[in-house]
Amino acid sequence: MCGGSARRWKRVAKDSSVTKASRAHRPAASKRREPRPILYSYFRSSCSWRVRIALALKGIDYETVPINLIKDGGQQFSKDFQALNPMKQVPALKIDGITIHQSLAIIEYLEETRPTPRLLPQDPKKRASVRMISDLIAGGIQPLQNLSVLKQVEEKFQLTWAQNAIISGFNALEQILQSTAGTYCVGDEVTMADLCLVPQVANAERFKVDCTPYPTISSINKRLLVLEAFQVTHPCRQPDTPTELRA
Ligand SMILES: N[C@@H](CCC(=O)N[C@@H](CS)C(=O)NCC(=O)O)C(=O)O
Repeated sequence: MCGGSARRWKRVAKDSSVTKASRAHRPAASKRREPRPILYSYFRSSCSWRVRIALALKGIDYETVPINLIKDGGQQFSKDFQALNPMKQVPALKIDGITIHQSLAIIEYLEETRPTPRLLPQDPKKRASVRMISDLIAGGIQPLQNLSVLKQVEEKFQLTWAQNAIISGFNALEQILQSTAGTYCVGDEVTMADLCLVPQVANAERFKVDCTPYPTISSINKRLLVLEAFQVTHPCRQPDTPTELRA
């Protein structure tokens, strides 16, 4: 059944606004007509959103293959998708002849191969702060409230479980940001840490976490959300966003 659903995956052309944004900074690879990277993504997946923002910021033209994490028992469990990512999770990115999973590894690869604009600061101390915040979110918050973990928790406790994971992480993050933040998470440049922050705040909102105790997180999130790369990659504007959730 899941294998069947995989066969129905559709390659979806990227949102026209992303295409427009990409044209301005299209890298040499695209000009040489190399195959467009393919992003296996789910509109609501915060980890996929991190990568979508990186691709948009760096002006990388790509195709989306939606993997519905709910439909057909979860298309991430299909044989075809498991062959791509044995962890059965999105995102996965096919690029330059390889397939990469783990959002931070993908972002770091993009950074190393397409360095402009920079998502990791030049200064090693700031770079460490960016990685620290990214790991805090990607390793210390998101996995605890991920679908596969919530499925192990009795349904009536799932919301509180997710809220507790986010609150505990945000308590730490709010304190850390007070010493690292400028306009954004680390100084005044958009970095990988910001790519992790915005999708995690969206998860917090989805799980009805009260964000008033987190003024630094909230104000950085607000400043980032107005940037084009964050807007065009927003879950409400993806090729697989259901009609009722589109905005
Ligand atoms: N560490 C991975 C985590 C990926 C992950 O948790 N992806 C979620 C969506 S955000 C997923 O595919 N969940 C499917 C499931 O739990 O069955 C990354 O950063 O890419």
